[in-house]
Amino acid sequence: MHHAQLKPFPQAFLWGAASAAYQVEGAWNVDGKGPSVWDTFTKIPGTTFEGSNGDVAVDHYHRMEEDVALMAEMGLKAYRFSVSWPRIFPSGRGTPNEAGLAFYERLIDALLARGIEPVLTLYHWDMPQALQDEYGGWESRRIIDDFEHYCVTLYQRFAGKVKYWVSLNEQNYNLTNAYQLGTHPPAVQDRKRFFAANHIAFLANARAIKAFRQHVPHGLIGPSFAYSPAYPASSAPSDMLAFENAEELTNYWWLDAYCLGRYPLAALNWLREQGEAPEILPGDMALLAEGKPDYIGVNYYYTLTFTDNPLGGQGLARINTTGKKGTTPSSGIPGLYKTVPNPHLETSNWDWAIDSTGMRIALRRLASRYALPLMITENGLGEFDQLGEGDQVHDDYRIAYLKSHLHACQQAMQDGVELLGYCAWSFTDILSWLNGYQKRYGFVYVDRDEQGGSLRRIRKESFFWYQQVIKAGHLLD
Ligand code: BGP
Repeated sequence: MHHAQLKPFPQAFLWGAASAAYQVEGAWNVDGKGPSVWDTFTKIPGTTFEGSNGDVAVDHYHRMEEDVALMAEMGLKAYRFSVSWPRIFPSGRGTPNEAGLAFYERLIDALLARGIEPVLTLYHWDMPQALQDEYGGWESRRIIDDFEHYCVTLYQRFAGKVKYWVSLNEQNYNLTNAYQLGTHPPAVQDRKRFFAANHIAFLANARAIKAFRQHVPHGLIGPSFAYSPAYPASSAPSDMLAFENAEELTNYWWLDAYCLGRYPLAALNWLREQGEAPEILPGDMALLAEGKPDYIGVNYYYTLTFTDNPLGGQGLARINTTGKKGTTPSSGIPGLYKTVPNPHLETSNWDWAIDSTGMRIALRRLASRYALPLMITENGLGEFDQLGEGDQVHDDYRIAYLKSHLHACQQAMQDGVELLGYCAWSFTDILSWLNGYQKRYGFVYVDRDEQGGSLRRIRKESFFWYQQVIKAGHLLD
């Protein structure tokens, strides 16, 4: 669809940036915080890039005021951050830790004082270690009550201040790593357990949304989904079928459960055939139907291209965590699909396809299938940045990436998509879960590497670019 002219971005468009607690805060054992599964996992040798962890991260916990001042200088309209569950409940449940709540209250107040809309993520992967030990985290239905209790504590405290809420961040990506690839805690490789844990997470998500209606009647809540739209490798019907399989098994499984309260047909049947379908108890599907979101948070980085994969073919493979271009192997499920490089697209050094049209396709597929508003809760380019002479960081490649993706947002809105806002990943440089500090995403450079550093904040070229775009309210030539 070619449009002769694009409408401007809406006046109320949330020009934002994002982060997650474990990746920025540090202060991992300060002010009564309990350990999360990431505090434990990253200490096991060989789990992360050069043993990097979030003990200090970029020390946002102690530099929050300075970071918010930079956001205000940039003109940000929204800031997405996550609350660390074990900072609020050191052992997962019980009486809340006031010091933890007070930190987020200070952050929220600082944002509001500068006219920045807080977008609060309830869960960005840092499960209290206590709950993992006690009953296996997402593998037990006991988490549904504990998660609800944690969420309601935040609803009650912040209902009057926070309008936009994200329930679970990238359940699909996090649990794929946690229960299939074995690369996130608890590092399991078992597809049956993977689908069982996901089913329980859907129930917890629905229960949290149901409770939200009571406590935050004027707010909006939805999950953030890591959406990598599927493409077929060719027009061969076998590739088209592989693409359909991939869209159901890697995307619609989650999105249909969240937004329609059901599982996609062929995927469910295939899992039943394998003996790997989740156990669905009476009342489960009714709960999903009662806990539908107000909007979908979309974390978009790349598209994936699929081809046919025979029985006995390629299995799941780990992602590139080194930044050595061209080292990502094909990954798939025998009998269903496997990935292939897309010859039409350039990639980043981590082999992520750079595809702004894919973002437009993503937004259109979701808005059309689910008839919900959308918010880009993450989008950005992870690269090696160089701190040059006179504290300059020339990240023109990042500007090009962000600009083309924002243009795709505008085109999608012209196509009819209701888009609430765009949160670039990330505001400052932060810890990448598996890639250490070398894979940078921020508008603000942070002087640190895997060994440490001064933690000084330095505005990159992209900082000044985004500042101008926000000020103008549209993309500049
Ligand atoms: C998403 C996560 C973020 C962030 C981002 C970039 O999956 O929600 O927390 O890490 O991806 O990923 P990476 O750091 O692996 O490049």
